[in-house]
Amino acid sequence: MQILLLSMPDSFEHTPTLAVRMPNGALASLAGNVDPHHRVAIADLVLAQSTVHSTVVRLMEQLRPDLVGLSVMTFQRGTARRIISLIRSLKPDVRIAVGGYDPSLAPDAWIDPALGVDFIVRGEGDVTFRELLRSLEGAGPLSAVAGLWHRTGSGFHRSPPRPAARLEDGEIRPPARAGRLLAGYTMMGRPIDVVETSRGCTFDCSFCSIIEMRGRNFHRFPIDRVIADIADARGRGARSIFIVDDNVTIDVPRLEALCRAIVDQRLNDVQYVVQAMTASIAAHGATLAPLMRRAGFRYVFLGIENVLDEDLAFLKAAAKNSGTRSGRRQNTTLAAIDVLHRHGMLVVGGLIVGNPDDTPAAIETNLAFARKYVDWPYIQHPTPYPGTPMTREFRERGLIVNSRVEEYDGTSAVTRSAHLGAEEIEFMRWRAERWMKVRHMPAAFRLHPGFVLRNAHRMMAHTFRGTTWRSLVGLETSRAVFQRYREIRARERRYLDWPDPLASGPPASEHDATTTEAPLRWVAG
Ligand code: B12
Ligand code: SF4
Repeated sequence: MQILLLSMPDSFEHTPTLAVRMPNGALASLAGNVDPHHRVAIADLVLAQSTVHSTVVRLMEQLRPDLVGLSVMTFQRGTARRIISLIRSLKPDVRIAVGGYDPSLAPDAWIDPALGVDFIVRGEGDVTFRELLRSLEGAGPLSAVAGLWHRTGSGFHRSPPRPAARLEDGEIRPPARAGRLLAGYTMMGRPIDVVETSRGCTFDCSFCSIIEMRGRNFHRFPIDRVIADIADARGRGARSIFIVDDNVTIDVPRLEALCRAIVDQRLNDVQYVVQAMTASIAAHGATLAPLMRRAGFRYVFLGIENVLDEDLAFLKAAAKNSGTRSGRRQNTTLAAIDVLHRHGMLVVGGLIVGNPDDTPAAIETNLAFARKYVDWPYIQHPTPYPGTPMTREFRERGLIVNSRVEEYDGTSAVTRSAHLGAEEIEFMRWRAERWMKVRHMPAAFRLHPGFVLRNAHRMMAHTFRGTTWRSLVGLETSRAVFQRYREIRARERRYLDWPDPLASGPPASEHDATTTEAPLRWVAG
């Protein structure tokens, strides 16, 4: 079968495509796990953000796929619907499968016949997708494929969920990157790839989708498989690797072993980026941080979430952000930041402001913290993604003010607090965060001098979208700039000039994003 796998073009505020265009790890994993007689092509549409329509047309005409699979997050739902509709208009008999966090956790949003979806793959997709293809080739009924919803004459048949895969036994085969058709992956000018070393998490932060997606569990790929995977990514040109594990810091001895293996195999000329919890880094930093640095880790994304105890309790993120010292529980954020800095790593600070009981002072406290301690702010608002405990709580308290899911990108406030409106919450973050990003420029320059020299003005232009000469000389208030920024952001969200099959209204026009049209080349897997 000829299969085309697509990830959506929608990006969000903190990963502008000028600086960050990463491959979607799911698609290469799916490609690596189908039977070898299939031909799989992968297109990450973030690489063609300004030419989505023409790129999809080109792919469909050149590949004539039998099945198209789309990987979708909730804020990308609207774009995915338009793309499916466009694909169907080009090849009415094509089969359409959707997977990823949104179809997994909000499957009902995908069953309307007007959408044209045939298969919804829920949860981990590698084995489900393999079995779906086998079934389409006659090897048994679709209803026997766990984790699959499939269209029938009268609606969707819902198979029972598939349990989380054990990664230790080799059932999940390595990713197949060769199927990627578009070029231009980058992180601050360095070619980037993504690698998984484990899946899952045993914590239960209320804002996180992971628990509903796969339950509380943690599975590890064998270290030699991970090393081979890193070598594959590096061999294909990656000089920066994002470790996309849900929570690699659950097992610190294993992370240390991985660092040692990276050094032993001389794969430490790659710059690594990873997400981590402060409790693990603070508790084990003395031995872990120097090893990470030697292995090539440069940016550590810390899930700080909030520096106030009440907010951490609401987010159920106290456990991963605290440790015991002299018999007392203490927040571990500062200790984690300190040890990472001492070992020459930069901290991307993940914070969530605008929680149900947040006052202006509570938000200011967190913004002041980020200003003082983190190198790159990654501040978000609580976002009611499908299936999270936090969503239920926001709903019960009547605090969700916006149901347009295309705005559920983390930096658009779609909930209010008991004391502040959503717009005010977003304004406070937006106003403070831009200047924090300016402060990071010298550190970014040290790490990526060529890229920053060439692009500093464009990076600043992106960060300060909405600013004009009038606002610079004080003839306009920052509120007016904020409104203009929001209008620009709304225009940016329209990625292709094709109508949403479930919405009325005129089609949007293609916008002028920063990426150039990527060359389409066929790379057989
Ligand atoms: C790594 C990561 C990132 C990286 C992205 C790197 C990259 N290019 O892939 C960064 C840090 C940049 C990022 C950013 C964002 N992320 Co993020 N991210 C993750 C994380 C940690 C892991 C995702 C991953 O790659 N897993 C490994 C792959 C192999 O697994 P997978 O994606 O689940 O795919 C499997 C299945 O879902 C399924 N599948 C997936 N797609 C498809 C398609 C088909 C056809 C089929 C059949 C199956 C299938 O099969 C796959 C293999 O088993 C998750 C989860 C978590 N614990 O927080 C969040 C998560 C996916 N991110 C999320 C969000 C919201 C975002 C942001 C909007 C904001 C934010 N919170 O930072 C931005 C948007 C990015 C953008 N496009 O602009 C949410 C999504 C929630 C939702 N309901 O949509 C998650 C779940 C975190 C959360 N808040 O709960 N993210
Ligand atoms: S520790 Fe990270 S991955 Fe685990 S539940 Fe919390 S936010 Fe999600």
